Amino acid sequence: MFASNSPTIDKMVTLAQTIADIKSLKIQGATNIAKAGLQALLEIPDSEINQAIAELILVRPTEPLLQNCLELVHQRGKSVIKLLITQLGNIEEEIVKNGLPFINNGSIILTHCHSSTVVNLLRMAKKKGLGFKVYLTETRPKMQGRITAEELTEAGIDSTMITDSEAAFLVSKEDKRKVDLVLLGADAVFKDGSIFNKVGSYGISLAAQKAQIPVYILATLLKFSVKKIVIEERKAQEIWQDKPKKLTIFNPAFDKIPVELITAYVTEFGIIKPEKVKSVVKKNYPWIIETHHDKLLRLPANNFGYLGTAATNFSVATSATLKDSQVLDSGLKNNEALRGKCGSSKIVDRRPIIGLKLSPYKTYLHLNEKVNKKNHLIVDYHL
Ligand code: RUB
Repeated sequence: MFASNSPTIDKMVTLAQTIADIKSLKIQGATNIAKAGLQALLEIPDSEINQAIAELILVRPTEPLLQNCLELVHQRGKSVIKLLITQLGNIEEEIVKNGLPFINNGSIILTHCHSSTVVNLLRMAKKKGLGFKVYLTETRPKMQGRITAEELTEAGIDSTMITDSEAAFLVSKEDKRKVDLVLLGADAVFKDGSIFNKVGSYGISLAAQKAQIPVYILATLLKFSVKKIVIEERKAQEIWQDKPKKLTIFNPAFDKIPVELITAYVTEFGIIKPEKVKSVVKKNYPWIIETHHDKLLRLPANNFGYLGTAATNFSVATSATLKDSQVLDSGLKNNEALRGKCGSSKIVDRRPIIGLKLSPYKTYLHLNEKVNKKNHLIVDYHL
């Protein structure tokens, strides 16, 4: 498609490939996504960095680690990228060190999906000579549990796969296997101490609480988000390729583990009670709280429609590339809906724009209409 003799084009292809791989889940897990995003940015020339950030920032809307890293690159420039990649590695080492005391000889552990952080802890426990057993869910629909299975068996860890539907029974008191602890990663960490993680995490945590089994969340607090995040809904085809036409499929990527189901966080700052998360973030990563992310709107994976807010003025940030007053097509696909909802919008190049304003990586469309709650954009107030 592109001539390969242009270095810039090659680099944009690398970025496009990274974005495609993140979308398809070939690259998955919050940490891997953030690292891959940063790695792709390394290749981008300075003059195109903000456009690249715009393209990356909303690729998976439930990934504040990637977004926080991109925010830093945006604020401090390209020189911070290598530091961040190294820092993510150091953070993982700290989390592993802090998590080790939770694993004993003979421990029976349940994990879900594929969290590189959990896998790294288990690898280290094995290296230290501990003998323990891991149950892991296959993780429908995309089977990320197989990645966990491959990595754990390669490390020589005694591993057993279960279907997702078996997980609650496995942790219940009814089952003779007696799971000792649940170890999960996180995609997003919130100020009330709750998290988003792979769908299924909520059910496992509920069952664990009922059976009085601890649930530990292994996560860097760089996953903290002050924004409201709408859980990404993925394609029906991931669940059933040739589904009956009239069948509706609901396929959320993540669910929420409420604070009361979390025993503790294992972080780069040690073991933290969920209620303390916000104060630890405030002390160590104040910029995450100060960035006012809540003004940023995120487009869900399907990019169609609008999520309502009573605000008469709100802003829309798209990952679209802007040239003068045109929004190109990458961020806002459902222009018909936008046009329909915004009586006073001005259509520029068949795309409606009011009060177009550019900031380096956020594109704001100022709309003056109330929006329809049934639809799907996350909209935050523009102050
Ligand atoms: C992966 C998932 C992982 C977290 C944490 O979901 O939920 O538990 O991302 O991963 P998906 P890590 O496969 O949909 O990306 O500990 O590697 O950051």
